[in-house]
Amino acid sequence: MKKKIKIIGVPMDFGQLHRGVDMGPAALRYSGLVPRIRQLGYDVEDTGDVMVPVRDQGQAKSSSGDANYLQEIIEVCERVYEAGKKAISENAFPLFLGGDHSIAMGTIGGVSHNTQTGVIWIDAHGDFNTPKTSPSGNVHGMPLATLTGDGDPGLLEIGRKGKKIDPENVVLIGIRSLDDKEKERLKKSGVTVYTMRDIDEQGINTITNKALMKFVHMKRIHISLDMDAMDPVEAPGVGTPVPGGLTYREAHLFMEIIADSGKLSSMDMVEINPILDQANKTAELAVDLTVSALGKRIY
Ligand code: EXY
Ligand code: MN
Ligand code: MN
Ligand code: MN
Repeated sequence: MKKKIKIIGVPMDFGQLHRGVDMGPAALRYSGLVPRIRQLGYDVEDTGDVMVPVRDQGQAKSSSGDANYLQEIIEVCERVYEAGKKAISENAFPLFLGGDHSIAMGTIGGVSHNTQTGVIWIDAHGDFNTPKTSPSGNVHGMPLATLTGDGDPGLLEIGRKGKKIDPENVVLIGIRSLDDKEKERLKKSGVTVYTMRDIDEQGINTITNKALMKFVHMKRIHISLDMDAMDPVEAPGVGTPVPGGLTYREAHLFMEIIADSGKLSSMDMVEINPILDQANKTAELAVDLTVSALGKRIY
C-alpha cells in the first residue's frame, strides 16, 4: 500500500523582506498539487495551513539588526515542528508548502524527532549564516546553520533543544551564492556541498547517486527544495534569483533517482513568490518536480 501524504501549508514570509512568498501554498494548490499526487495512487490529506500572524505593509520589524521577525518565526516554526512530528508518528509523508525557507527549522526538526534523517538541501544559497555573519538579518539565510546547531538561541529551541541534525547528514546541491563568512563556516562544518560547478563537471546523475551513497545506512531522506536552486529562466517566481541554476531536466532526473531509492519520507517546497512569477510558472514546475519525487514515471 502506498503511503499517506499529508499536505501542510506554511504561508510564512517573515524570513525575508519581500511580500508574496506567503502565497506559495495557494499557488501550489492552484497548480493541481492534490489531484496530481492522487493520480499516482496515494491517499492525500490536505491539512490546510498552519496559523501565521498577519504581516501588513506598515508593520515595523519586530527585531532589527541581527535577525528580523524572530518571535514570529519561532512561533510559526513551533507549530510546523508539531505538525511534522505528528505526521511522521502516524507513518505518513509530510509535504510542507512554504513560505520562505525559514520554515525548515520546523519541518526538519519535526520529521527527525525519532529517527536519523538524511537531508538533501537543494538551493542556490547555503542558508548557513548566523545572526552574527548574516549581511541581511533575514532568517531565511540561516535555517541550515540553526538546524546543525549554530545560531540564535531562540531559534535553537524550536521543538527540542539544540542541534536537530548532524552536519555529516546534510548534502547541499545547486550552490552558487555564498557570503564570505558563510563560506568559511560551511567549509569547517562537515556538510557535503555540491556547487553548480560540480554538477556541470560530473552531471546530476553522479551527484545524486553520491548523495544517496552517503545516506546508504539511513532509512529516511528529507528533501528541502528551495525553488531558487532552479535556473531563473525555469523558475522566475523567487525572491532571491541567481543565474546559472538547475535546468528542468536536471531537477527532474534528481527527483526521479531519489524516488527510485524508496527512502524519501518528507519534503519541503519553499520560496515560491507568485507576485514575482510569470503567470504561475514556478509553482507549476514545483508540482511537476513533486510528482517526480513521489514516483511518477515517464515509461
Ligand atoms: N546569503 C544571503 C543572506 O543571508 O541574506 C541570501 C540568503 C537567501 C536565502 C534564500 C532562501 O535561500
Ligand atoms: Mn511576502
Ligand atoms: Mn534557501
Ligand atoms: Mn535560496
